[in-house]
Amino acid sequence: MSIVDQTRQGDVLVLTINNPPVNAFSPGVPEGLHAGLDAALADEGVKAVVIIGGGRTFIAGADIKTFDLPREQAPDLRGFIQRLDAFEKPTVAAIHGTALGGGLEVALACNYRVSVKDAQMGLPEVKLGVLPGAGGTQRLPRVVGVQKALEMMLSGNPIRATEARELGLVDEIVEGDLLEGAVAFAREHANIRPLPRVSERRVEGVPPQVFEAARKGIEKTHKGQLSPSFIIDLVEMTTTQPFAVGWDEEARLFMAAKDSPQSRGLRHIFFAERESAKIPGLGKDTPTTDIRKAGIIGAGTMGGGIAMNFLNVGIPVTIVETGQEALDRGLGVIRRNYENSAKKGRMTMEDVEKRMALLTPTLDMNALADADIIIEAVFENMEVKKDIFTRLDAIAKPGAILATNTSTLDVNEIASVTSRPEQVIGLHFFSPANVMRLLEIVRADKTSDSVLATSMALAKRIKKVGVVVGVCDGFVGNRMIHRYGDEARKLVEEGARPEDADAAMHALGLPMGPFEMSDMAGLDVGYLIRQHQAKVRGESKPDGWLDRIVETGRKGQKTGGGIYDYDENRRPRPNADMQRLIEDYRAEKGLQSREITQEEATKRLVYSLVNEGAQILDEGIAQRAGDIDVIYIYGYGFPAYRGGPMQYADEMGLGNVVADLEQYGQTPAPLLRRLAQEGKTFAQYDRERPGV
Ligand code: T1G
Repeated sequence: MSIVDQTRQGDVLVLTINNPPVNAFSPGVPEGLHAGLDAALADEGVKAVVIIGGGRTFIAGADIKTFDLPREQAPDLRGFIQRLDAFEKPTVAAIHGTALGGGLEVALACNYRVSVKDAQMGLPEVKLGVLPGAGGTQRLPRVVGVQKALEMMLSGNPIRATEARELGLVDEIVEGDLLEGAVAFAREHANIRPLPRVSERRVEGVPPQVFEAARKGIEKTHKGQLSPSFIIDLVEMTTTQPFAVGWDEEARLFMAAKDSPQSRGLRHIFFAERESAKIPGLGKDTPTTDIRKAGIIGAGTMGGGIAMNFLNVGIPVTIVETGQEALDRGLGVIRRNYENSAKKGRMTMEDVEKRMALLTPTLDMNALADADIIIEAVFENMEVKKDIFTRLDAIAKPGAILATNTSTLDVNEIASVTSRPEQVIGLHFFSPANVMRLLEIVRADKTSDSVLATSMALAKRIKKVGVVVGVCDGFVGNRMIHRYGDEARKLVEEGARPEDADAAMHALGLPMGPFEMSDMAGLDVGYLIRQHQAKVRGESKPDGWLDRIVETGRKGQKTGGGIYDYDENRRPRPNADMQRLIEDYRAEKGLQSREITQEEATKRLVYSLVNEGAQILDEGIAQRAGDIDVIYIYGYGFPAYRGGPMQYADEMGLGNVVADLEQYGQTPAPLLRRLAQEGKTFAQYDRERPGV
């Protein structure tokens, strides 16, 4: 089997691409396809050509790994598509699995497209910070119309073959064997002339308002991003310029987008997310447990949200509370969440009832005896958790996974009260647990490989992005966010207003700054953590300006106001009294205020994350810098087009990061300093470590 097989089926030549796992357009694929077209041309007996993917899918796109290759080494997708578009004999794309990006562009350059019903097709390039660079911006509007083409290319989301059929993107849905259907279709259309070519179609009658609306739309959906506006410009060109002009301009803008930090960031995360699912040292054959039934202890905000993840994928859940009122309240919240989704059309009421029917509420912990996994989601107190795990140890069946949803406590200590520490793991969901995709999988000292592998597989099944982390105070995400909060408070001590720190993070692309986030989480949460940490370190009681705000009774949104006041839409407004409290605090402590620029605030906040991340990496609490980036994008709203804090530092240059940290009074972590001295990046650090 070669990378592109040629097989004759009567007077039809079939070109089958064999480039697992997703038939990306990698080096060798264009060469094989060109050879196939050469063979078809040279053989009088060949009346038509079918292009089909071997294995599970059609072509899933250009090979993203080749984007940064020198131009002469990168597969020439555009060259192949140009030839295909002008090919003298009829060509048919036979689609199954996914036809994405360059894969759909190849199909669009064929004369015809046939597909199985459950295939998907789309142009997801915007999710990589680029744009369809092989004719997609010029051909798709000529087939499905400008409005639908803009929607598909700006969202990057695929459509199903049945919708594609309605839009004319697919000429026929093949019910039986795809190859047989495609060959029959090719034979039926072999003599039709002129050959239908998408590039010869025209796009007419599109009101300019369509493009104005699209440009307005991306200001919200793709704030600060480059490639969406390029896509709109190129689609607009289909209404004003000949195909050839748009085709050339597309190549120019593709290169500009591809070479941007935004595309590097998004491509970094594409691969980092897939790498984070791989656990170094764990073979693919590690045994896993089949999770058929889940148990959850605690029906509060976290327990209820966690339960929904299992119900959404059809896994029955028994949920335990200590009192009927708390249990009823928890069930009410779950039902209301589902009914709200139904009101928004995301599911039907029948779906709601199906999910609720899988939920068994109880006050009796013994009902968990047949659960394959039990997740404790109760009050963040070590004694309470130890008591629960002691009782679980006596109730849970052999082999059951015992998980804690603790956000910072020591999972080893929790495991130590059971007779089965190898079955104990941390599954740190992020609030709201039914929405946030990140799941920190906390590997305790004695957690078995099988429990770890089962937890990672479960994360994928319940549509979470699972990242393995080690045991320490705050694991990875929260340990870094504590340093970020320390630096944010220092900025205000030195003269910044809270809204200046928040504005700096908005400008970077985060939905919330440090103080808006604190007000939302509840100022008392951070207050108690600072008190706890001071006690553990034997330090005096913290008395920072933010502690004083909490002591006034203002705890954030939940008490109607904290650092800020909030209007009816929960928009933050500076509070004069709090500003005065900060000024009085500075005066009392003899703190000299100075002007702090947005650039300084941004560097100090982001580099506080980077610096702690480097320390976490060095301690082996995180496996990869890429894992840390995945955590920050899926757990803390760091903009994906920045690639995450560690990728952002790579873009800034680690030498510059070290210099800035020192200038602003932070001590660079040893690993960060070492990489900077070696002129390396975090990405290189990840690549160079064995087995990571
Ligand atoms: N290039 C290189 N590697 C790819 C790849 C691609 N396009 N797609 C997937 N992989 C790797 C992936 O890293 C993983 O590797 C393995 O394949 C399985 O992927 C000119 C410029 C197709 C829906 O954006 O959306 O065409 O971890 O785990 O969950 O206009 O892969 O095993 O080593 O995701 O079954 C446009 C991206 C490219 C599609 C399958 N195409 N891929 O999902 O498997 S740009 C895309 C996906 C382009 C042209 C432009 C998904 C999938 P490893 P996986 P999956």
